[in-house]
Amino acid sequence: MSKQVQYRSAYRAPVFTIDTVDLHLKLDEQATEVTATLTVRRLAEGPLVLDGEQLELVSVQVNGVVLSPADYQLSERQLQLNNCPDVAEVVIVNRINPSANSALEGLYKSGGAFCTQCEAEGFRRITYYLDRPDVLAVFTTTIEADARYTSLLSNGNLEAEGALDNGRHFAKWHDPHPKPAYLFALVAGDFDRLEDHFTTMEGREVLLELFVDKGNLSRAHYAMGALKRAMKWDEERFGLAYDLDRYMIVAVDFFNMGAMENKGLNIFNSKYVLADQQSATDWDFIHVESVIGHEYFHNWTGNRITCRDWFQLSLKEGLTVFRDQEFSADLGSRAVHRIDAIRVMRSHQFSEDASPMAHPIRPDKVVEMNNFYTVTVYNKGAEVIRMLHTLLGEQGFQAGMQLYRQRHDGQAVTCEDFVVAMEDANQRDLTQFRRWYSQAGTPEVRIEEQYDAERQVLKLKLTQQVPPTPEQPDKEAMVLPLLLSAYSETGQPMTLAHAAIQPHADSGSALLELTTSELTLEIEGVRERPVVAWLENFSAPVKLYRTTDVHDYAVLLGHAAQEVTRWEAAQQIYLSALQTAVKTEQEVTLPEVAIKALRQALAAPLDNALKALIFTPPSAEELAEYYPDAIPLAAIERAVKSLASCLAEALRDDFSTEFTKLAPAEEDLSGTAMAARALQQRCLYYLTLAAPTQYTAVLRERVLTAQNMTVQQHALETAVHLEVPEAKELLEAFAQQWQATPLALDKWFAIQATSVTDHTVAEVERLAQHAWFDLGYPNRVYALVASFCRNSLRFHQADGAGYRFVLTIIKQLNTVNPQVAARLVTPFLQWRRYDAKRQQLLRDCLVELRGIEKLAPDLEEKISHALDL
Ligand code: B3K
Ligand code: ZN
Repeated sequence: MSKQVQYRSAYRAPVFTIDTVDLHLKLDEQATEVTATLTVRRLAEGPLVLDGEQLELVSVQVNGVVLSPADYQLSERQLQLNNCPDVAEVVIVNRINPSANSALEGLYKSGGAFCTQCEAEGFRRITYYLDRPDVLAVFTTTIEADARYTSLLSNGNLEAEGALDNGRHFAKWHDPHPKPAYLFALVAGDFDRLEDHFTTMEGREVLLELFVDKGNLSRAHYAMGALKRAMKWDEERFGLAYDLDRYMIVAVDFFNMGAMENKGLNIFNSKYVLADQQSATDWDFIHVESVIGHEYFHNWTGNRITCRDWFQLSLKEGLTVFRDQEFSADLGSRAVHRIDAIRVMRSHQFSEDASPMAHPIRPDKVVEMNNFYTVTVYNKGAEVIRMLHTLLGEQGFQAGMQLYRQRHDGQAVTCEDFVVAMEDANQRDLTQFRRWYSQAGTPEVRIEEQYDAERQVLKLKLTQQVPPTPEQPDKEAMVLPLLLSAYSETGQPMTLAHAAIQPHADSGSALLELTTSELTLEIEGVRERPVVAWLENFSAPVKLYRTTDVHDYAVLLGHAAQEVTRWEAAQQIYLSALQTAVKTEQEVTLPEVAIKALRQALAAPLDNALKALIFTPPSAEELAEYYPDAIPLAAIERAVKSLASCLAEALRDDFSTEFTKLAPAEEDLSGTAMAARALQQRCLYYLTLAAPTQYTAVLRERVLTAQNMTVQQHALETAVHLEVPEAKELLEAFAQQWQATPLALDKWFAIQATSVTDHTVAEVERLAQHAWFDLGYPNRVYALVASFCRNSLRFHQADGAGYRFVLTIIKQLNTVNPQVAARLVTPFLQWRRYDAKRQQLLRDCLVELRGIEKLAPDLEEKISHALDL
């Protein structure tokens, strides 16, 4: 039976709620027995309909009476009791097979441990339940298992533990906070344990525990430090403190996503916990801190105040991403983190907005909820929260947060409730702003500037338009907060005096709110032609089109007060050179003024991490977003490569000077050292491009002797991507060194999958046959196959070999792990954006997939959107 479409508009409050749940699990690899005692209470007329999938029902009792099969209706996805009293105790016994669970949803085995993943709708694979986020119950959980599973963990506080007969033991947990089933968690395994403590601002002593696979303890310390930093930061910036006596994090290898915020018992992909200097890159450390923060911040935004239904997912995800971004920004370089977020939006979210799966941050219809944990819901959702923050200021925003908490603590609410709290706390009408929740698509903003020197008037014409997206042909104007600054041609700050342009205290820029489809302004008293930096800090998630001379961008690159604006100026210089090269099918040339400004930026006293980003031009994927109709792949490939060579040639001596000057110690993990490494690597990349024979020895030495993964990984990647003759030998050496460390070995797979050479596809096919490749291990599948899918130049190789490779993998994953399969199908969905031959090839793949037996709903939903069914 295929899954039904669910509509947001069809939301109905539940017929019954559940006040308490007493779960008893007898863990067994193949046949775990679950007994669930539910206190149910009627809220409206109708039967009690419990969700349940892939369960073997043993018995049902209501108020002590065993039901016979005639008393209930059992289907593939539901258990219906027609005559349930208004208040009743329902006891259900069922069995599940954790070892056979390769979808990693519900209760499954990860290596030697039992663990769970319940969001969004995984709890129904553990027992029959009202598996929806607006049913909040108090959970008591008893876990019984063989004594070799030394740690038996669940949410809340440990109430009892002890030995049982037959070499088994038990633990009983109680979570006093009512919660939806998606936040339930259970873990049983034999781990190494790291302990620490935190005292909250309210004086609560919290025990912090981190559980990792045996032998990995030394790689867990950084994550523990990050957890304490997150707890402190949330108290200081948001006034939010932890609310239980115990906070546990368990790292597991087999996990579909990054991590999960289960109440008091987070379960993490080990990728976001385990990190030491030898095996993790600087970016890995930064991501560990950000994901640890993200899951911790969910304790308030997600757990204490949760979602009424899954269409409201961005209520917790957009807000929590915003919070984790602010955490990283407050602790590290604000500009560097912001640029990272901007790049995610431009390369991934814009492309989702342009695809058949485009959806608003609050979707209107869903078949498989797992398909909606998207860059739109998460990252565009965070941009929407950021715009509110820009419009209301930090103070107003925090006032809104406080009101939201006062009103809704302990409830399951909607995005609308959040917006109303922001409105009420600030006495501000956000009616039009709400369109960000309902309209999909990336708004396009066009700006024309005309300076009249004689009258000293600057004329501005701004227009906005949101392109049509599936089921939304007509769009209305959005509220677009545009941050901007103006400079003279010599880089002196200028003020544009106009009632519509207000100073913006938090950022130091000025704020223009564009709320209509068209706006014209005449600004008087402008003594000279201003160079305007528009959309500073990417203050709205839009595509901006304007014709600006390279000289103006050179001014901004050299003088803008804000670091993000300097980076953006460099990006615009690159973008315009790339677009010209694509159009003319010529090599990229950078005008002298651009080279000069870039050279000065490299030598300027700027943060080294920022400089590294200034010398990272837009990727092929980002460039592709500027070609809405047919993406000129071959021309893009040529242009991107040619820009890199052009920079390498023009700034060779400058890169060499910087490269020699920077000497971060390998064991130094400070922000300054990380920044120095980032810039040094960029230089090394360009230097190798310009003079491969000269720099191969440097790469070789780094791969073979570095004691720091950032250095080692980058050197290997450069050697492989630039095809130096020793690349094979270095790959071999790296593999030898790291074969027993899965997370490091993932890097080895990813480096090969992202290279753009004539033999990339053949290599990737060979790697999929390698003994180290495992379809059941999502991190490895992402490292090889998802990395390859993002390698648009090789995925879309003209002969279709890239498509066929990924198709074969997806077919196998359809039964092994549909969630992972559905992620990999994404690049096929955009088939309409390529030339006729590729369109045919991509479409054939989708049609072939649609025809396979027992197609998972995850894939079916995406494919039918793409084929317009
Ligand atoms: N809330 C989880 C994601 C669950 C994904 C379910 N397929 C992680 C997070 O966003 O924090
Ligand atoms: Zn989240």
